[in-house]
Amino acid sequence: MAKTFYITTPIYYPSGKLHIGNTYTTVLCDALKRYKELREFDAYYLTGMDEHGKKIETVANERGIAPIEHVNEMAEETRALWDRLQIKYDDFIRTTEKRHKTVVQKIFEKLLDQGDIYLGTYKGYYCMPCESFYTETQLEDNHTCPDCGRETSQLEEESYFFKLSKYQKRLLQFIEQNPDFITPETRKNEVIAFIQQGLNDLSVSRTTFDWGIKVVSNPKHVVYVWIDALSNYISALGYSTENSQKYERYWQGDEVIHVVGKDILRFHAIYWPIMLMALDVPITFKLHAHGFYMMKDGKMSKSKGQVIYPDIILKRYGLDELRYFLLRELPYGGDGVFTPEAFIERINFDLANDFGNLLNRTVSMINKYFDGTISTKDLSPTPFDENLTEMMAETVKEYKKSMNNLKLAQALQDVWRLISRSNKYIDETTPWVLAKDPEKKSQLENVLYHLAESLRHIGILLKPILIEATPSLFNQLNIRDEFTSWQSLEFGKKKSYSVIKKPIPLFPRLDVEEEVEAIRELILGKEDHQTPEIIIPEISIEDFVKLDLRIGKVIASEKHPDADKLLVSKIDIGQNQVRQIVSGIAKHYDPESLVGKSVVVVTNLKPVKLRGVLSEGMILAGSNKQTLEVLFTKKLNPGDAVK
Ligand code: ME8
Repeated sequence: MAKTFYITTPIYYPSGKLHIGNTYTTVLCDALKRYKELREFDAYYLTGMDEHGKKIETVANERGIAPIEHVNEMAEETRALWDRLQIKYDDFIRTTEKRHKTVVQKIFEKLLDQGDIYLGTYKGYYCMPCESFYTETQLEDNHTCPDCGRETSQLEEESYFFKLSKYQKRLLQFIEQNPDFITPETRKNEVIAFIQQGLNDLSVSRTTFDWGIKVVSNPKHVVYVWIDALSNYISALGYSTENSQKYERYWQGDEVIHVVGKDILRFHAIYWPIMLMALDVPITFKLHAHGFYMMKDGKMSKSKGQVIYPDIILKRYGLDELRYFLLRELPYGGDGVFTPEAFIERINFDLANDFGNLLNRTVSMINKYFDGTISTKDLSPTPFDENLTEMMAETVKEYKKSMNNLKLAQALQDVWRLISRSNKYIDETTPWVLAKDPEKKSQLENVLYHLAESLRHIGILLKPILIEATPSLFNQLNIRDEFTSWQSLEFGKKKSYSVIKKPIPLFPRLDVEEEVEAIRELILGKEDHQTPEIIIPEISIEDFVKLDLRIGKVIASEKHPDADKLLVSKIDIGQNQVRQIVSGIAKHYDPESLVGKSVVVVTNLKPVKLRGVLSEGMILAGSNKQTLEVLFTKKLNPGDAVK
């Protein structure tokens, strides 16, 4: 019987539209589910919505509608988004569903009955956006939240408490005995350090609002939203109900993985296993906490309204482009930055140039030299052939290791090594030279056969990730399903190829400048910014002094011949040097008005061509949504240093 694999995303708050960050986790789980299916596991994928809590009640109130109306709308919107992104989830749990509520109520009563939950008084501080409670000592200055930095409110109320402290030792032991329970390692260490500081009992009910699951034995209390939310991972499987086959099959099955962001590590690595221990439910899951896609002012957040939405990328570029970028760009264990430049470069270099061209060239050559059909030639392999076939086997091994360890960016790098190797193989074997000599016909066919087999390998390994390009690759090479299975990953398995007449490009190449600008306008909603809204790391004074900032005097300026937004200026930067600088200020300044003015210039920027015109520096300007102002100076002379 097939091994089971159960994978979950966090259930997201319907406090705002889902963004690239939530999409990342959801796509990551989708790719892992597809990978396990490729490996013939019985894979089950759960996602959903975390619909209770003060925050959701407040958002609904602000909209002037009932919370249930708000969450119904959001759940529908979210499912539709996942459908557009072709997420292969098997179940979508909503915490307002009866099947979930009854399980949460049972869990709460059981813990209450056995004394793990008790009634007390809660005194402390609450951060609504984080749905978290803090003691005074945990707060930052001005009583702000230690996690998000926003204001907290003081609370004193009757509350139920969960005896986390009672399980502290057992949890530490469990983590020690199961070294791969939490990955990456750094996250595990954070958790251990946190537990070692000592766990306080956790307030697990509220009486100040009622948008939540009522405590059956004391209905003026609603269950704390995290106890409610975490239970979804088993309530969705029918835990403690008559209909518990899925719980037995998947929770108690071979592999269970909760994928979460680093922001909710503690809830999943501490509260959840302790809840399970108290319930006497086996802790079968492994926890993977990934890093964050960042924005300029820190993390992307629905409540701060500082976000990139997936639909815009999906519409303009396509699903595989979005999936590839998200999975490739976030390093294992670290954070990533979503910048328009990086996005377009990944499409152009990785997808269009390296991968797309390999297919294109191979299909074209099979048509050109063999009228579309080739088959294996049992020639004794050349060192190039050997090297390529070894690389195929090696790539499968490495890829498998990376995927099994949830290192998707690494797995993609593994596949791209084979893609590069295959492109290099074309340069080494020079098919166009072989084609000139009729006696080398079988050698030529052998080369193309190796390329087709390599592309078949690449296609299979990319199936979980590029869900539109890989079927196209298989069609273009006319590869039937039996040769797209994991089992068929072996050089020589498919003996012959009949390819389509004209290759269809997998990924069109994009105009970098045009698209970077388009993304800025579309996604970031910022037209005039020279730099994208990204996180700016702290630098040292040594970094700063690397900038050569000087006063320059504009001696001529004119419109760029090909771009409405750009001006091309000649600037005297002292010491008899004149620089040509292209700047995005044409909407705000007439070229003539700049002549004679003194500006601040970055003089040691690497020269670039902007829309075909050389730019040898940068003029500094400040900007906001409404306007842009070049920084002019009055008394200084060309060449004077700016420090
Ligand atoms: O925390 N980069 O829901 P949530 C990468 N309801 N991933 C990101 C991200 C970013 N910038 N921003 C968000 C909740 N995420 C709770 C979960 S589970 C029992 C309850 C992803 O809507 C990441 O997976 O705030 C993060 O953990 C999750 O969205 C938070 O989603």
